[in-house]
Amino acid sequence: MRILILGGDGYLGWPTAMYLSKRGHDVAVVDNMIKRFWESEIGVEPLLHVRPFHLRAKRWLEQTGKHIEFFACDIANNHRHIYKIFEQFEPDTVIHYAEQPSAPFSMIDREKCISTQHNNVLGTLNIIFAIQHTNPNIHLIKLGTMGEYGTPNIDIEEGWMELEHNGRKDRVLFPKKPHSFYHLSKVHDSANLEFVCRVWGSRVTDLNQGVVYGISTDETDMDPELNTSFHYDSVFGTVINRFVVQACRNIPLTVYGSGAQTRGYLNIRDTLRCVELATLNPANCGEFRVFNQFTEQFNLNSLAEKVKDAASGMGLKVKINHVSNPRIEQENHYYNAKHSALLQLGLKPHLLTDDVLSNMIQIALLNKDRVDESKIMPTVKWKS
Ligand code: USQ
Repeated sequence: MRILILGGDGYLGWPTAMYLSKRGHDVAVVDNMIKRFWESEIGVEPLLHVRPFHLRAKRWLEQTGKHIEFFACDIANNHRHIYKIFEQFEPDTVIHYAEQPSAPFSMIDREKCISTQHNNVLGTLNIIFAIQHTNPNIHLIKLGTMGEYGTPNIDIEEGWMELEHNGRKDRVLFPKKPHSFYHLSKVHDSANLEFVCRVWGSRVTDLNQGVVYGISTDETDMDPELNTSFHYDSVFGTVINRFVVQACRNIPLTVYGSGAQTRGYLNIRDTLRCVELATLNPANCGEFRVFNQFTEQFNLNSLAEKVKDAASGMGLKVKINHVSNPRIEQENHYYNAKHSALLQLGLKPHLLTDDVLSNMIQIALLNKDRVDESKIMPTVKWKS
């Protein structure tokens, strides 16, 4: 299959490009390197050294004989260029990761909120039009988020629900109560995507992904030059990744608030497999298909205990600290989200075991001198 990966320089995009390339697909990547710009803007760096894209692609070619083509393009601001790339590469599937991925980043100020929504919502609209312009049959796989639903006091369905109101029934998109301007940008994307499926007959899979953790995949493990961009800072780092790095530096784990907040989580290896399953089993024309992409749910206190136990097993002494919650989010809430569609397609989850955490801790320990401790404590508040 010919697969175009948007945002292929990022934490998930680069491992996905290698994973699909290794499995014999023709893979090309689009990126404008804006994540590297945002990192410089807020003064953070990934834990592992990440080579420039062209050197990673060169090393991948040397290691496997497989070529990953690269297009530098800003999808949010240059629709003509993206049309040209679609015409030239002729993808069957487009996997869209090219979004600003951080909730705290989107809450810094007006400018960051607007650049998040501009980049994410307009970028996705340009992709929708590029597909319509070049080949309406292309299957778009879009990375959404479980955070679109928030934490409602009812069971969360996979995207759609049957609603009965005043004696009449309809199938409607599940109600959204997102946690941040970033999560809101994905809600707007989902609404735009459902619309074009309904009106133009587009084919879209929206992967409502939970919180991803993990430093390595089979492909990144092949060579340190193939590392992916792993963050531990309070803006781009996700919670398990942050706890692992904190444990290595003897910094008390930063549980926000009571720690009863519950979310769905998945290993980065499962992200790759889920995207592959969606690619191999495309949505039908006119279908807006939603999968809830996570494998287990935890609250923060149990996650902190798991990291503490794994670190103790390696001789590290870890404390857990409840810091004042910088976010406005429910701390004690009901959470029961369905996530059966990807399992039915054949996903075999990599669960969060002691071994998985120990392996992450081991890699983080090897790089612990690169940790900037001034970037650990949260500085972005949802409300001043
Ligand atoms: N949290 C802590 N301590 C920390 C960092 C976070 O207690 O040091 C808490 C947060 O308050 C929140 C939970 O951990 O309750 C998850 O926060 P996170 O920063 O790991 O994840 P989040 O901001 O929700 O966003 C991440 C990704 C995003 C993806 C989302 C999936 O950055 O791209 O969409 O996870 S979900 O959370 O299901 O919406």
